[in-house]
Amino acid sequence: MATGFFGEVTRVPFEGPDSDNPLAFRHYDPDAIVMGKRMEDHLRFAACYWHSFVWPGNDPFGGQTFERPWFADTMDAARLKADVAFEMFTALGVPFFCFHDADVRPEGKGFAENTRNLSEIVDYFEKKMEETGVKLLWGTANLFSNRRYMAGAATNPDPDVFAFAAATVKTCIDATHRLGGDNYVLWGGREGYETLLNTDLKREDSQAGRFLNLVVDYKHRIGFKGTILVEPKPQEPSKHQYDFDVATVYGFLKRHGLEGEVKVNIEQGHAILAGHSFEHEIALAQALGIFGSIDMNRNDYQSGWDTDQFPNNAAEVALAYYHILAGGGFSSGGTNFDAKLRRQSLDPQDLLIAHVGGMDICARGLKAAARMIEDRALSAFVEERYAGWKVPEAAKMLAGGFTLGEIADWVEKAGLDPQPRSGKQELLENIVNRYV
Ligand code: XLS
Ligand code: NI
Ligand code: NI
Repeated sequence: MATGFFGEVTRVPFEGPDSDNPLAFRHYDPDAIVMGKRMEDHLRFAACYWHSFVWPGNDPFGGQTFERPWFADTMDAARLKADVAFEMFTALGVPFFCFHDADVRPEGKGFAENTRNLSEIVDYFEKKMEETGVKLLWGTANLFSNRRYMAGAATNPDPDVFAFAAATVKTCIDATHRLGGDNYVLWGGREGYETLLNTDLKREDSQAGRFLNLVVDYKHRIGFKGTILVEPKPQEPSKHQYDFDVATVYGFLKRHGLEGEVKVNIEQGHAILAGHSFEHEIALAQALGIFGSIDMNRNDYQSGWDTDQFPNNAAEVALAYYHILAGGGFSSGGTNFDAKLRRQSLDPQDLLIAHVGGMDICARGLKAAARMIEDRALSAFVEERYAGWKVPEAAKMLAGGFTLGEIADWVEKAGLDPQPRSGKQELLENIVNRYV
C-alpha cells in the first residue's frame, strides 16, 4: 500500500524539451539511444538514502527543519522510511539506490544489535527490490558519525576501533553482496587528522593499507563480484584527509599493492574542494585505470564547503560525461546523486523536483558529450597536437630506445629547431559551447 507521502505522483514522465511541467523530464528519456546505447544504461542513475531520508536539515547554526513521519530510531520507522524511499526511486525511474548501514537501520547498543538490525532491513530491501526492480549501485558503512570514530576508523590510534570498523565493514559487504550490489564504497570520513601534534602519519598509512587489504581479501573470499571503490575528499570533516584526491589515492593503492583491485568514486564537490575540476579528476582516474563511479553533486562556489547540491550546470556536466564516455563509459559504476535539498525546501515534492532537475541536466550533458565524441570535435585537435610523436625517432625516444647522449646527437644531426604552435584554447572553448 502506498504511503501517500508524494501525494498523487507515482511516476515522473518524459514530456520533452517544451514541457513546462515541473514533474516531467524534458531531456531524460531512458529509452533514447545515445551512441548506440539506451540513455538509462549510460547514466545509470542512483538516488542516495542519507541526504533525502535521513538528514534533518540542520546546519552549524540551526537544527532540524524537515519533519518526516519516519524520523525515529525504531524498526517500524526504518520500514516506513524504506517504503517512502522506494516510492521515490520508482516515481523518478532511477534504476539504482545507495545506502550506508546507519541510514537504513536503527542504531543498536553494540555490534551484535547493529548487525541484527541491518540484516532485518536487508530482508525488507530484498522484497522491495524484487517488487520495484530497483537495484543497488553500492552499499557502504558509516564509519564517521558515531563518537567511537572521532579519531578515525581504520586510522584510529586504538586497535579496538580498527577492529570494530573492520567488523562493521564485513557486515556491510555481506549486505551489499546479498542485495546484488554492483560496487562497495569506502569513504574515509574520519581517516585524516586534526593536528600533526598528536598524529603518527606513517603508522596511520599502514593501518589504512591493512584495512583496505582486508576488505579486498574478504570480497574474494565470499565471491563478491562488485568493484571496491574509494571516494577521495581532501578535508571536511577532518582538517586533512588521507584520500585527498585521485592522484593521492592512486599513490596509496600502489603503496599497498591494490591498484589492480580498487577504483575510485569521484564526487564533483570533493574535486572542487581539492582545487581541481570534476573533469580533471575523472580524466586522471581514466588515465590511471582506476575510474569507477561518480557522485554527481556540486558545491557552492562562494561558500567553499561540501554543500552537496544537485547539479545544475550543463556545461560542467557535459565535460564530466565527455571524459567518462571517452574512457568507454561506466562499467560497474553510475551517476549517484549524493545530493541534498536546501534546508528551506520542506515539501515532499521538492525531493522529486530536485532529482528531476539533476537527472535532466545530466541527460543534457550526456547528449552534448556524445555529440562532441561522435563529431571528434575535440579529439581530432588533440590527436593532431601530438602527431609529431608518430615520427620514428620520436616513437623510439618514448619507448626508451635512446639515451640522453643519443638524443643530443640526433638533435644536432637533424638540426631540430622546434617552433611553438597555438594551443587554440579559446577556439576549443567556443566549440564546446556550440554543443552545450
Ligand atoms: C561525504 C561523502 C559521503 C560518501 C559516502 O562527503 O560524499 O556521502 O559518498 O559515504
Ligand atoms: Ni561529499
Ligand atoms: Ni559522496
